Amino acid sequence: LKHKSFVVWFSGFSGSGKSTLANNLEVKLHEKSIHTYLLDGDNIRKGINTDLDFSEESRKENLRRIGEIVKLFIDAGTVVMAAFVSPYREDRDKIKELVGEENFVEVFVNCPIEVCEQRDVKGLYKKARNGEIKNFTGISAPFEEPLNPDVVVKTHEMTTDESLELLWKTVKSKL
Ligand code: GGZ
Repeated sequence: LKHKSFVVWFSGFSGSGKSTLANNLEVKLHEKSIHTYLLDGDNIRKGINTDLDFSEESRKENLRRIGEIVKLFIDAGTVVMAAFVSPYREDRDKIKELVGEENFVEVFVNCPIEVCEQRDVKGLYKKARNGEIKNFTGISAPFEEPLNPDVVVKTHEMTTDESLELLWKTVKSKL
Protein backbone atom coordinates (compact mmCIF):
# COMPACT_ATOMS: atom_id res chain seq x y z
CA LEU A 1 0.00 0.00 0.00
CA LYS A 2 1.54 3.26 -1.07
CA HIS A 3 1.01 6.38 1.02
CA LYS A 4 2.86 9.53 1.94
CA SER A 5 4.92 9.78 5.09
CA PHE A 6 4.55 12.68 7.48
CA VAL A 7 4.41 13.52 11.18
CA VAL A 8 1.34 14.29 13.23
CA TRP A 9 2.68 16.61 15.92
CA PHE A 10 0.63 16.84 19.13
CA SER A 11 1.42 19.68 21.55
CA GLY A 12 -0.32 20.56 24.80
CA PHE A 13 -0.09 20.36 28.57
CA SER A 14 0.72 17.21 30.51
CA GLY A 15 -2.56 15.35 30.86
CA SER A 16 -4.23 17.15 27.95
CA GLY A 17 -4.76 13.88 26.08
CA LYS A 18 -1.92 13.88 23.53
CA SER A 19 -0.92 10.26 24.05
CA THR A 20 -4.48 9.00 24.11
CA LEU A 21 -5.23 10.71 20.82
CA ALA A 22 -1.97 9.60 19.23
CA ASN A 23 -2.61 6.00 20.30
CA ASN A 24 -6.14 6.04 18.95
CA LEU A 25 -5.02 7.58 15.69
CA GLU A 26 -2.41 4.83 15.36
CA VAL A 27 -5.08 2.16 15.74
CA LYS A 28 -7.12 3.82 13.01
CA LEU A 29 -4.11 3.96 10.68
CA HIS A 30 -3.24 0.33 11.40
CA GLU A 31 -6.78 -0.63 10.41
CA LYS A 32 -5.97 0.89 7.01
CA SER A 33 -2.74 -1.16 6.88
CA ILE A 34 -0.61 1.94 7.41
CA HIS A 35 2.52 1.40 9.41
CA THR A 36 3.20 4.03 12.08
CA TYR A 37 5.60 4.87 14.85
CA LEU A 38 4.78 6.78 18.04
CA LEU A 39 7.37 8.97 19.68
CA ASP A 40 6.66 10.28 23.16
CA GLY A 41 8.31 10.97 26.49
CA ASP A 42 8.27 7.30 27.36
CA ASN A 43 10.50 6.16 24.52
CA ILE A 44 12.54 9.35 24.02
CA ARG A 45 13.15 10.83 27.47
CA LYS A 46 13.87 7.39 28.94
CA GLY A 47 16.25 6.53 26.11
CA ILE A 48 18.22 8.82 23.83
CA ASN A 49 17.34 11.93 25.89
CA THR A 50 17.93 10.56 29.36
CA ASP A 51 20.57 13.27 29.85
CA LEU A 52 17.99 16.07 29.55
CA ASP A 53 15.81 17.70 32.22
CA PHE A 54 12.98 20.25 31.94
CA SER A 55 14.94 23.49 31.82
CA GLU A 56 14.27 25.67 28.79
CA GLU A 57 17.62 24.66 27.25
CA SER A 58 16.97 20.96 27.78
CA ARG A 59 13.48 21.12 26.34
CA LYS A 60 14.89 22.85 23.27
CA GLU A 61 17.55 20.18 22.87
CA ASN A 62 14.93 17.48 23.49
CA LEU A 63 12.87 18.85 20.62
CA ARG A 64 15.85 19.41 18.34
CA ARG A 65 16.84 15.75 18.62
CA ILE A 66 13.25 14.59 18.24
CA GLY A 67 13.00 16.67 15.07
CA GLU A 68 16.01 14.89 13.61
CA ILE A 69 14.58 11.50 14.56
CA VAL A 70 11.22 12.38 13.03
CA LYS A 71 12.99 13.37 9.82
CA LEU A 72 14.70 9.97 9.63
CA PHE A 73 11.39 8.17 10.09
CA ILE A 74 9.77 10.27 7.39
CA ASP A 75 12.70 9.53 5.07
CA ALA A 76 12.10 5.84 5.79
CA GLY A 77 8.46 6.20 4.70
CA THR A 78 6.77 6.00 8.09
CA VAL A 79 3.81 7.96 9.37
CA VAL A 80 4.97 9.32 12.72
CA MET A 81 2.96 10.42 15.75
CA ALA A 82 4.89 12.75 18.04
CA ALA A 83 3.31 13.56 21.41
CA PHE A 84 5.36 16.10 23.35
CA VAL A 85 4.41 19.09 25.47
CA SER A 86 6.65 21.08 23.09
CA PRO A 87 5.93 24.41 24.77
CA TYR A 88 8.00 26.71 22.58
CA ARG A 89 6.65 27.90 19.25
CA GLU A 90 10.14 28.41 17.89
CA ASP A 91 11.06 24.76 18.46
CA ARG A 92 7.90 23.44 16.83
CA ASP A 93 8.38 25.77 13.88
CA LYS A 94 12.00 24.63 13.44
CA ILE A 95 10.84 21.02 13.20
CA LYS A 96 8.18 22.01 10.70
CA GLU A 97 10.90 23.67 8.63
CA LEU A 98 13.24 20.69 9.00
CA VAL A 99 10.75 18.08 7.81
CA GLY A 100 8.97 20.37 5.34
CA GLU A 101 5.65 21.99 6.09
CA GLU A 102 3.80 19.59 3.78
CA ASN A 103 5.00 16.76 6.04
CA PHE A 104 3.98 18.38 9.32
CA VAL A 105 0.43 18.11 10.62
CA GLU A 106 0.18 20.31 13.67
CA VAL A 107 -2.36 19.30 16.30
CA PHE A 108 -2.96 21.54 19.29
CA VAL A 109 -4.49 19.54 22.11
CA ASN A 110 -6.18 22.50 23.69
CA CYS A 111 -7.28 21.45 27.13
CA PRO A 112 -7.28 24.21 29.78
CA ILE A 113 -4.66 23.92 32.49
CA GLU A 114 -7.39 23.82 35.18
CA VAL A 115 -8.85 20.68 33.60
CA CYS A 116 -5.43 19.03 33.23
CA GLU A 117 -4.65 19.84 36.84
CA GLN A 118 -8.04 18.49 37.93
CA ARG A 119 -7.38 15.22 36.08
CA ASP A 120 -3.84 14.96 37.48
CA VAL A 121 -3.56 11.37 36.24
CA LYS A 122 0.05 10.98 37.38
CA GLY A 123 -0.02 13.29 40.41
CA LEU A 124 2.52 15.60 38.76
CA TYR A 125 0.46 18.79 39.15
CA LYS A 126 0.27 18.19 42.89
CA LYS A 127 4.04 17.86 42.97
CA ALA A 128 4.43 20.97 40.83
CA ARG A 129 2.18 22.94 43.22
CA ASN A 130 4.10 21.91 46.31
CA GLY A 131 7.44 22.60 44.64
CA GLU A 132 8.62 19.00 44.30
CA ILE A 133 8.79 19.50 40.53
CA LYS A 134 10.23 22.74 39.21
CA ASN A 135 9.55 24.31 35.79
CA PHE A 136 6.26 22.52 35.31
CA THR A 137 4.48 23.57 32.13
CA GLY A 138 1.36 25.59 32.87
CA ILE A 139 2.24 25.99 36.55
CA SER A 140 5.77 27.34 36.67
CA ALA A 141 6.90 27.21 33.04
CA PRO A 142 5.36 28.71 29.89
CA PHE A 143 3.35 27.20 27.06
CA GLU A 144 3.15 29.10 23.79
CA GLU A 145 -0.01 28.10 21.93
CA PRO A 146 0.30 27.21 18.26
CA LEU A 147 -0.86 30.15 16.12
CA ASN A 148 -1.97 28.23 13.05
CA PRO A 149 -2.44 24.57 13.90
CA ASP A 150 -4.01 22.24 11.33
CA VAL A 151 -6.32 20.87 13.99
CA VAL A 152 -7.37 22.09 17.43
CA VAL A 153 -8.78 19.37 19.67
CA LYS A 154 -10.61 20.50 22.77
CA THR A 155 -10.46 17.27 24.72
CA HIS A 156 -12.48 18.73 27.60
CA GLU A 157 -15.45 19.39 25.31
CA MET A 158 -15.39 16.24 23.20
CA THR A 159 -15.33 12.48 23.61
CA THR A 160 -12.25 10.61 22.42
CA ASP A 161 -14.26 9.33 19.44
CA GLU A 162 -15.32 12.85 18.48
CA SER A 163 -11.74 14.12 18.80
CA LEU A 164 -10.51 11.26 16.67
CA GLU A 165 -13.12 11.92 14.00
CA LEU A 166 -12.01 15.55 13.82
CA LEU A 167 -8.37 14.50 13.58
CA TRP A 168 -9.07 11.88 10.99
CA LYS A 169 -10.54 14.43 8.54
CA THR A 170 -7.19 16.17 8.33
CA VAL A 171 -4.98 13.11 8.51
CA LYS A 172 -6.74 11.14 5.76
CA SER A 173 -6.24 14.03 3.33
CA LYS A 174 -2.47 13.66 3.88
CA LEU A 175 -2.31 9.96 3.00
C1 GGZ B 1 6.22 19.30 32.01
C2 GGZ B 1 6.95 17.28 32.87
C3 GGZ B 1 7.79 17.96 33.72
C4 GGZ B 1 7.82 19.37 33.69
C5 GGZ B 1 8.03 15.85 34.11
N1 GGZ B 1 7.03 20.01 32.80
O1 GGZ B 1 2.10 13.76 31.40
P1 GGZ B 1 3.47 13.27 31.20
O2 GGZ B 1 4.42 13.68 32.36
O3 GGZ B 1 3.70 11.88 30.85
O4 GGZ B 1 4.09 14.21 30.13
C6 GGZ B 1 4.98 15.17 30.65
C7 GGZ B 1 6.35 14.84 30.13
C8 GGZ B 1 6.82 16.03 29.25
O5 GGZ B 1 7.92 15.66 28.51
P2 GGZ B 1 8.14 16.26 27.05
O6 GGZ B 1 9.38 15.66 26.50
O7 GGZ B 1 6.88 16.09 26.27
O8 GGZ B 1 8.33 17.82 27.37
S1 GGZ B 1 8.95 18.96 26.45
O9 GGZ B 1 8.34 18.84 25.11
O10 GGZ B 1 8.59 20.22 27.10
O11 GGZ B 1 10.42 18.78 26.40
C9 GGZ B 1 5.05 14.92 32.15
C10 GGZ B 1 6.51 14.80 32.47
O12 GGZ B 1 7.20 14.65 31.21
N2 GGZ B 1 7.10 15.96 33.11
N3 GGZ B 1 8.48 17.04 34.50
N4 GGZ B 1 8.62 20.08 34.50
N5 GGZ B 1 6.14 17.95 32.00
